[in-house]
Amino acid sequence: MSHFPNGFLWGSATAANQYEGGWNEGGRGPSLSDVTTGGSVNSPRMITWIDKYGSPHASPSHGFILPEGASYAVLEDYYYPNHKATDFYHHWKEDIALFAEMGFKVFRMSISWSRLYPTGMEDEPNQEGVEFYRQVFQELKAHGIEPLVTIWHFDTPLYLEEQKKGWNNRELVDLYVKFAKTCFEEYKGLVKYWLTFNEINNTVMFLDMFGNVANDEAFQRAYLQLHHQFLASAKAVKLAHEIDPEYKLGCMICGIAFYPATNDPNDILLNRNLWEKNIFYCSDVQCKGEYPRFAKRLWKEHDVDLAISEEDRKILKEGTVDFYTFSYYMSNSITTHQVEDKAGGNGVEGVKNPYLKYSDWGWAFDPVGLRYFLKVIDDRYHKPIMIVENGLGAYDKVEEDGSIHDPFRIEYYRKHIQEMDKAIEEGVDLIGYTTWGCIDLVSAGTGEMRKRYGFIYVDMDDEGNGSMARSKKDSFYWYKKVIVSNGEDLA
Ligand code: P53
Repeated sequence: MSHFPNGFLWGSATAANQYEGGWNEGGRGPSLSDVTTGGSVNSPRMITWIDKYGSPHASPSHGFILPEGASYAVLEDYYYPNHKATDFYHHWKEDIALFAEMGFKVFRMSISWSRLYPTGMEDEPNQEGVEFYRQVFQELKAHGIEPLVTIWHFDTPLYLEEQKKGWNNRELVDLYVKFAKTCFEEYKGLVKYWLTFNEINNTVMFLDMFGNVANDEAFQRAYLQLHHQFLASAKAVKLAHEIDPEYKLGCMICGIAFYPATNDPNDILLNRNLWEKNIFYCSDVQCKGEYPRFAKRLWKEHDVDLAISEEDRKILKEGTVDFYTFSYYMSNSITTHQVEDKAGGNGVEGVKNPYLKYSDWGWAFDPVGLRYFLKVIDDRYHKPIMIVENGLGAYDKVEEDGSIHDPFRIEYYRKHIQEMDKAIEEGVDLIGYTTWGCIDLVSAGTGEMRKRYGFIYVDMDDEGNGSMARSKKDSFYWYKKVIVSNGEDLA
């Protein structure tokens, strides 16, 4: 007997910048992903720009800051995978029918900010954009699928990045709230579940990863950007509840389970400190409405000054979220000791864990870590929890007859769902599960197509060749069985 409650929300997740495409159609303005090239596990994605003398450049996207007087640019010699992505913009009806065939109860997607507000500065939204999402939500509803909508999934309008310095600027708070207000008003009655910011903790968590050692100025910027996003999130939550008391708002945390690699007390303490910095810092603010006490330690470490006013504290207090959501792909083992066998990959820190296997992109396969993460979060926040991303990026092979056999993906999900089941049995209030990328889409970390997550295959490669035709992998039929049996049949 499995332990999934009746009404458990099974489904899957996507993001506009990685799936939607139509980057310059329907009145949409560009966002940062539209000037970001493809990369791979070994070569970083590049941001393309023109300096004040008109010369073109491409710079690694991680930690990039646009120089004074420069502007972002789409350059001729580069390929930008997010422009077309996997073209939900033109395939939404067909794709939603496939999601319905799998029996989805919930579908997670994001709204592209620059589709509603092309530069972010307009007083009125782009009506064509508003209508695009309306018909999508109506279609989902017609199939009995509940939308779960991310308001910001890494895609601030490019104009705001360039002219306003993005989230470094407090003006972004109210520009975001204007955008969120449009969403809450326009889609009242169509959407119930909202997430304010995707993986909000990445800003600080990934700052000194990937071989980068971030300096104090970088930390000052990151913590300030986060403070602005916390204010924006809290204001949006308060407003949403005023517009419709039925609305449920969630935080969204990149859930990496950190482990000490040894039992050296210094490693145990380092691990605790990393949980505080990487996981609890953001969700404490969003769930409890105030900065945790350990924030002082984090700020002091890098001489950070946020000048938080009484008014700010009030805003944070009044906008706490209703439920907790996170993505989960892997655990990271960390140590204070020098080690030979380093783990590698985007989002990966520390030491190879000898008890775990790793994906082709260096991510640890660790289903037990998911149960561990769930228990920690349940205990700390006492809120309903949804896992809103979980999955395996892998190569797929299309057979002569067009079939795609992906037993490794099925195995990945089976093991994670078994751990969810056990967590629920132990009392965790888990209400939903959306796997990442039910349909193949562009990788956020590497910009690749070949790093595939889908139950549905899309004919599109890393150079932009392909018919965009959709086909079902073996995992499509498997997940359908899982949903129809409410998690009972995992065979
Ligand atoms: P990709 C790093 C580590 C964990 C999650 O990632 C991450 C990242 C950023 O790459 O991001 C989330 O596509 C994110 C999604 C993303 C997904 O994980 O690099 O919310 O947008 O696609 C998977 O394989």
